[in-house]
Amino acid sequence: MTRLSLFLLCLGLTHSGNGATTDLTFAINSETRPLQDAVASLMPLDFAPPPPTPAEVVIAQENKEYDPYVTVIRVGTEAMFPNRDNVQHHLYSVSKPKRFEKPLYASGTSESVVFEKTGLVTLGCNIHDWMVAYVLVVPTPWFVKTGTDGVAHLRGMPPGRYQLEVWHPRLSKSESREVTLMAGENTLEAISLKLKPDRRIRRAPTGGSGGY
Ligand SMILES: [Cu+2]
Repeated sequence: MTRLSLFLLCLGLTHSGNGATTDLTFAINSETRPLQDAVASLMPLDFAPPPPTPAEVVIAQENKEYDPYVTVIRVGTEAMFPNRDNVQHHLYSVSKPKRFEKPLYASGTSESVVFEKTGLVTLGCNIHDWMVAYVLVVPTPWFVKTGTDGVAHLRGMPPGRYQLEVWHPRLSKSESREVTLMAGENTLEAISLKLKPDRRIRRAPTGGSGGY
């Protein structure tokens, strides 16, 4: 048997043996506007989540910003932190789930960090005060971050009861509720969040005498 036909056979077994899966779609808004960079995750309540699969996560320093601003990962995931600038960065976190600091003193260097505990990790840079990013470490493989359309679309969960958590950097406390997913498509009413003001440090004007 060729490797391909074995692979197809396995796929077939998974589909027929495991039964139905579910999809969940809903909008996340701030007041009535679609909200970008919100995170939704689904933790199963009646069974353990499946074992982790390898994930490639990159949080770059580029143009003296972190890219992306918000990252969501499953607990145990390793993230790479490449410095793509021709200036130095010194990234750090003093957040409880993961305290670390990584001096990235040379352009083109990269460091990795493993996030072993769930929770919110806030990243800063000792050299550039305005550089901030968030890593939300979740206990489940089912999560999504919204784009500009504010739509959360989660796929492939087995039917059943889940704890739905919705988070955003400008939320005081994440929103949590229980949802029951039926086989096939599921939709929820839009979730409207009340956000705190954006207190990010304003970036120093570029140009002038070079800076760092
Ligand atoms: Cu920096």
